Amino acid sequence: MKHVTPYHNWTSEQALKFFNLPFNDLLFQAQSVHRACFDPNMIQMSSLLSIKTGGCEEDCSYCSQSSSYDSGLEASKIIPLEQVVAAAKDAKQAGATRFCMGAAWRNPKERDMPKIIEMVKAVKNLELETCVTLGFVSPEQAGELKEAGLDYYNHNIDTSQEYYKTVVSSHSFNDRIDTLAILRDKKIKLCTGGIIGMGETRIDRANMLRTLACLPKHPESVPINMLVPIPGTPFADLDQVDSFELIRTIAVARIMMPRSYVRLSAGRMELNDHAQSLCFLAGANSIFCGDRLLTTRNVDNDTDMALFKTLGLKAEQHFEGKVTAAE
Ligand code: SAM
Ligand code: DTB
Ligand code: SF4
Repeated sequence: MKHVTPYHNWTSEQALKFFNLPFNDLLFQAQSVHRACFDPNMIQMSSLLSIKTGGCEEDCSYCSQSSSYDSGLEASKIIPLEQVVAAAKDAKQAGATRFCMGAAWRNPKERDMPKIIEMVKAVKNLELETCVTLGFVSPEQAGELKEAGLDYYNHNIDTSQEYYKTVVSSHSFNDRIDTLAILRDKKIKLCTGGIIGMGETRIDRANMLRTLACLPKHPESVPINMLVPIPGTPFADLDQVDSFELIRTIAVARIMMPRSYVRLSAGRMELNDHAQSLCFLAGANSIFCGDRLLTTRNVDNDTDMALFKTLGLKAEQHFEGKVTAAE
C-alpha cells in the first residue's frame, strides 16, 4: 500500500469543492485514496453499550437522552460491571474488535470514575479495544482512563462551528475542541465525527469536515452519523437527508483524512443495501454492529453478514496493532 501523508491545512473552499464534484469523480477519487491506505474489502466493527442512559443535563437537540425533552426514554443509573462484561463477550463473539461504552451526562463525577475504570479494565482483558464516550473530562480523569487501558474516546463535534449553536445551547463548540486537546495530551486515540441531516447546509458539512481534518492529528476514527429522528426532540420532524449526500460526506471525509477509519454510523436502518454499498465504495471502512446503538435500533448481525457476503467484504480482526481478516 502506498503511503499517503495526512494534510492538515485544508480550507472550507477545498472541502466544498470535493462535495460539489460530479458523483462519479468524487467516488473515484475517494476510492483511489482508500486503496492507497487500506485493504478496500476489510471493515472494522465496533459495538456500543449504554452504561448510563437518559437524564442528561445537556440540551443537544437530536438526543433521546437529554432531560430537556420528553422522548419517553426512562433514565437509568450506571449499570453493573457484570452486564458490561456479558455484553462485551457477546460483541466479541459477533465480530466486534472495539467496545464503546456511552454515558448520558455532561461529564463523569468523581464517584463514577472507579466504576468506569473497572469497566475499561475488564473489557481490555477480553482482548477488545476499549472506547468510552462520557462527555467532558478533566486532564486528571483522562489520565486515569489512559492508565486503565483506554484506547479510544468518542467525542463528536457534531456539525460546523457556525451551526453548533442551533443544535446545542448548554455548551459550546470550543468546549468540545478543548476536550479533544485534553484527550490527545494523554495519548488517547480519538473517535470524533458528527451528524448529518440536522437541517444544516452542505457548507456546514464541508466546514465540519474541514475542522476535523485540520486538527493537529486526524482522529483515528471518524463516525459519520445520519440523524435518527427522536420523537419529542426539536429535530424529530426534520426530513431525512438524501442518502447521496451521506455518501458524498463519507467520500470527502475519506479524501481529507486518508488514514482514518471512517465509520458509517447511526442511520443504517434507513439505508438499503445499495446505499450502504456506495458508502463502502466511498471509503467507509467501519460500522457499529449489533442490533442496538445507544437507545435506538441498529441493523442485526445476520443482515450485516449477508451484505458482507454479497459484497465480498471481510470483518477486520485487530488487536494491539495486528490487522487480519476474520475466518
Ligand atoms: N454524552 C456524551 C457526548 O455527548 O459526547 C456521549 C453520548 S452521545 C449520545 C454520543 C454521540 O452520539 C453524539 O455526539 C452524537 O454525535 C451521536 N448521536 C446521539 N443521538 C443521535 C441521534 N439521534 N442521531 C444520530 N446521532 C446521534
Ligand atoms: C457516534 O458517533 N455514534 C454513536 C456513538 N458515537 C456513541 C451513537 C449513536 C447514537 C444514535 C442514537 C441512539 O441510539 O441513541
Ligand atoms: Fe447528553 Fe451526550 Fe445526549 Fe448531549 S449527546 S444530551 S451530552 S447524552
